[in-house]
Amino acid sequence: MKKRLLTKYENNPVMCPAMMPETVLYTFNPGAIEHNGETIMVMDVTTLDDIHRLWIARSKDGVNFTADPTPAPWPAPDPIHPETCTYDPRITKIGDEYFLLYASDLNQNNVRVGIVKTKDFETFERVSIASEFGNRNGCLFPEKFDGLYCRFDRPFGNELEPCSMWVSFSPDLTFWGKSRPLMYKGKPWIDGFKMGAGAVPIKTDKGWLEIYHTVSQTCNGFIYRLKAALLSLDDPGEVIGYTKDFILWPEHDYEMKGRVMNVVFTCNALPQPDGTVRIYYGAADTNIGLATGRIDELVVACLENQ
Ligand code: BMA
Repeated sequence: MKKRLLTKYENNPVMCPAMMPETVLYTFNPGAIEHNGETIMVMDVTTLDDIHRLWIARSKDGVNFTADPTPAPWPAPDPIHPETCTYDPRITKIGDEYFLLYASDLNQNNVRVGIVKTKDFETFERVSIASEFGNRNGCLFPEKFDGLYCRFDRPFGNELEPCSMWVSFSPDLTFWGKSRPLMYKGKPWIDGFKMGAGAVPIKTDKGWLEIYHTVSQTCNGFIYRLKAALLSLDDPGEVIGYTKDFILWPEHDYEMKGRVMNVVFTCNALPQPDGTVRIYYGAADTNIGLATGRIDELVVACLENQ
């Protein structure tokens, strides 16, 4: 019998609009990381003006979170791209700095990959606007390859090449190139419509473990679900295994009812010392749930399909 690779926390959601210090519409899709003995979530929060802003919540035990009194003190917009809306951050630690790659919107269809950094989650500094228009789901590897930073991104495609995951490289986090598609239509890892990077990849002895979202179309709209893939340790542009089955899907009210129905979406996967992983996932673009699983079981599931 097939078993679940990820188990949802029984007291989900761990964050919802009612837990915020002011009235907001939605809380979802956090980047997450551990820092100074705390779990930090940098969440998408939609305020009453319908704008997504990034807002931090902190926890000592990983399940009870308290949101800061106000949104994160985001750096002033870059003059070449005066963003109005920020969402879906992925947080990568390199040295003593945390880099956040996020969707930087001018308006709904003019999204670019933005990068800011912080050392303490109190102040943030802009690094770059790191793509042209029509790109998001940026997600930075924690290690360089041949001296270059590496990221996933997801350029918006056309009919022939719809939204797929790509890898790109950079010497300085500003100039990006050597871009190539990684996971794309026509291959078993995409379900129907589109896909994009999820979590910052986890290094294992068998490969980089990536947990990502994939989107199916139904007569009632999209369903967002999660799968996992394993990438070569030497070449993050090479898929060496993947889960045929979904590993997380919407099934409870807090995942099925909200701003967008039937969505689970992740921007993080935090490895724990006991070999498990914690995933703080967006649910129905309204709530945040926690799911946990074993890293070795996810890797074995990926290696079943090579
Ligand atoms: C994606 C992004 C996510 C969102 C998801 C479902 O395209 O916009 O922020 O959670 O759609 O609405």
